[in-house]
Amino acid sequence: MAPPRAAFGVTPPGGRSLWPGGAGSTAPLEEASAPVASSLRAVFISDIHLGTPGCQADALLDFLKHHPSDTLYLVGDIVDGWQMRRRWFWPQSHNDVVQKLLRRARKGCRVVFVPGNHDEFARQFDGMHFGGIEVANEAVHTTADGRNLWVIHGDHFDGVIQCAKWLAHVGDWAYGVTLELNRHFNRIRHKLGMPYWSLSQYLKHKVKRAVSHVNDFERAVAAEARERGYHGVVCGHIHRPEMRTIDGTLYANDGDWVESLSALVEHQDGRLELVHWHPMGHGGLTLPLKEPQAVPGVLAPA
Ligand SMILES: [Mn+2]
Repeated sequence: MAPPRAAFGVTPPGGRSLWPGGAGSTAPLEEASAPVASSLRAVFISDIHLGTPGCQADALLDFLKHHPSDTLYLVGDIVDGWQMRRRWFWPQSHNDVVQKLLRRARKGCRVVFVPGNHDEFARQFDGMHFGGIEVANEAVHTTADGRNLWVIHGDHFDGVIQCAKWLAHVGDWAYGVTLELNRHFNRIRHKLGMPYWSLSQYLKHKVKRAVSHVNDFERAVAAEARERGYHGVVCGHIHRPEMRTIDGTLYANDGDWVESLSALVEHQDGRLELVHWHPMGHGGLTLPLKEPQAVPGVLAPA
């Protein structure tokens, strides 16, 4: 049973969507003196990748401050265990995020942690509670208007993205090496009088394939949710925020806090909205604005 498209307001990438009170907000403006925003029914965030330099912890802290909720779902890849095994990186702001999440749980927000592949060490704690945070390998969220949403990280669907898993592991390193190799390769080709072999065309071809793989992933996740009898699915993993209906099943991807800086929120009336965080209007934060990446999770770690 598909909810009508109009039931969820999608904020376009690049559009300002600070909530409440930002331009593009669909919520009525609160009085300027109102100290605390009214609570959202649920907030879904994933792919924070704490423990990596790419994690935009300050942006996330600002987002969390402005988006209180009754329930908070942490939809996997919150802490990057893969990276931390390689190199210890843990600045104060990453600590602040953990403290903020624990404090939120203490203050009565229901916090559900659905581990991802980068924090798969937590999967063994399925069903347990830590500091008020529930660990669940998968969850079901029922919206105010009665839709049952399957909440998963999504990495189990990597099979539909051929090679994505090893590519994710090799990540930036392989990309850098590819560029370097191409430079030497073309110098030799030049010496032999051979034409330049275009890396950009090669990558463009890769990008096209990557886009079709993202589509395969989205369709596979939605199909499985439908198979299991859910109205829709909320996931992360591929760092590509999206909300659309696929063959009658809602597919919602809350994005990430490395590049797209996005979250999925449920308003008190059950309306779902994809929120793209922007630093505008928040004094002091001067992070560069980034468009959602065209090729998430294939050339960069997912
Ligand atoms: Mn992941």
